[in-house]
Amino acid sequence: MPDRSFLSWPFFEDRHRDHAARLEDWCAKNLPVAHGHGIGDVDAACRELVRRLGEGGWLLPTAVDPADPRPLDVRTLCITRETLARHDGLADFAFAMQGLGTGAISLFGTHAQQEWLARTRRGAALSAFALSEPRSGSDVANMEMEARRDGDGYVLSGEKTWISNGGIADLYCVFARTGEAPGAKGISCFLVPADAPGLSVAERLEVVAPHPLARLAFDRVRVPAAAMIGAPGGGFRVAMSVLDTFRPTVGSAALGFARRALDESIARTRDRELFGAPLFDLQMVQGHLADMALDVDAAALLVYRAAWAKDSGAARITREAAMAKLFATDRAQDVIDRAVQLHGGDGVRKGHIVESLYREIRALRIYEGASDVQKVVIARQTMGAAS
Ligand code: COS
Repeated sequence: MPDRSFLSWPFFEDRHRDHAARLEDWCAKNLPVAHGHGIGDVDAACRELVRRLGEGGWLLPTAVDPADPRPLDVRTLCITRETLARHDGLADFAFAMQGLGTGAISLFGTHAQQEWLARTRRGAALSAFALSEPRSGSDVANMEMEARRDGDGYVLSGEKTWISNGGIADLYCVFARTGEAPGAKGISCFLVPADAPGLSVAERLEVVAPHPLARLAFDRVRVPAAAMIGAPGGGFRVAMSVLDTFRPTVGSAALGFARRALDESIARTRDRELFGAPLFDLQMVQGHLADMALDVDAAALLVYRAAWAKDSGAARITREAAMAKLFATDRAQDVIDRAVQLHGGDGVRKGHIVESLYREIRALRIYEGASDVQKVVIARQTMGAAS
C-alpha cells in the first residue's frame, strides 16, 4: 500500500483527500490499458485512456468550466497526476496533455474559445500545446514560426516539434511570431483546429517510453483574428503562465513514478532472501531505502507547496514551480535508478515495472523546461527577490 500520509498535510482540504481515494479506486479497476510499442498502438491507447478518463469525470479538473468562474485547482491536478503516474505512465500523459493543451484557453481564452473546453473536459476532444521548434526549445523568445496579418485573420507558416499529442489532437494552442516587437514581446498564441487546411504531421517521433509525439508543419494555415488567445504580442506571457501552472504537475508525475519505485523496492527487499535473510536486513539496502523515502517526501513538499501557493491566490509561482519540477524530476530519476539496483537483473528486464519507470522518468527532466532552464529561472527569481 503506498504511503498516503502526505494527504493529511495542511496543503489539502477534505475534497482533495476524497478525490485521491476515489481516483485510487478507479485506477485499480481501470489501469493500465494494454498497448504495444508501435505508434498506432500508443495512439489508440491514448485515445482510449482519454475516453475512459472522460467517462469517469476525471478530466474535469484539466480546464476551467466556462459556466463557473473558479480557477484551475493545481492541487487536484497534482494529486491526479501523481496517482495516475503511480499506476500507468501513459494514463498520466493522457490526462496531463488535456490540461497543458488547453491551459492557454483556460487562463486567457475568450468565451467563444472556451467552448472547446466542454469537449476536452469530457474526453470528446484531445488537445496539444505547440511551443517548441526545431531551432528553439529552451529559448522560447527566439522562435521563428510566423503569423502574418492578412485581412481579417492571420496566416501561420513554420514548424513545431516535440509536440505531445501531435497527430492525434483535435486542437492545438500554437505560438508564433507576430512581430509587435523583437524577441519575447513579438509572439502571440493561436487556437488552431487540427483540420485547418495546411496543417500536417511532418514526422512522428519515437522515444524510449512510447507516447504520441510529432513534428508539425504549418503551410500557410489561415486562422481568423478571433483565434488569437490573449493580446497581440502577449504570447510569451501566455506560454510562461501556462508553464508556471503546469510545471508543478510534472513534478507530481515524477513523484508518482518515484513512489511506485519505492513501493516496488520495499516489496522486493522484504520478500527476497540473500545470505539467509531478507534483503532488507542489509544496512546498505536500508541506506538506499532511506535515501529514496527522503527524496520522495522532500519532492512531495515542494510539489504541493507550489500547488498550494497557486491555489491560495499567488499571482505568480515561477520560483516555486521551477523548484518543484527540478527537484522532483531529478530526485525521481535517482530513486528509480536505486530501485533498478535493488531489483538486480529484473530491474533491467523488458516489461518489468521498474524497467518501464526507468524509461518513463527520463523525458520529464527535459520537457516543459529542462532541469538546466529551471536552474536559470530559480537563480533569476532568487536574484530578483534579493535586489
Ligand atoms: N510569467 C509571466 N511573465 C513572465 C514569466 C512568467 N513565468 N517569465 C518571464 N516573463 C516575462 C518577463 O517578466 C519579461 O517581461 P518584462 O520584460 O516586461 O519584464 C518577459 O516575459 C521576458 O522574460 P525573460 O527576459 O526572462 O525571457 P528569456 O527569453 O530570458 O527566457 C526562459 C526565459 C529561458 C526562462 C524561458 O524562455 C523558458 O522558460 N524556457 C523554457 C521553455 C520551455 O519550457 N520549453 C518547453 C516547451 S513545452 S514541452
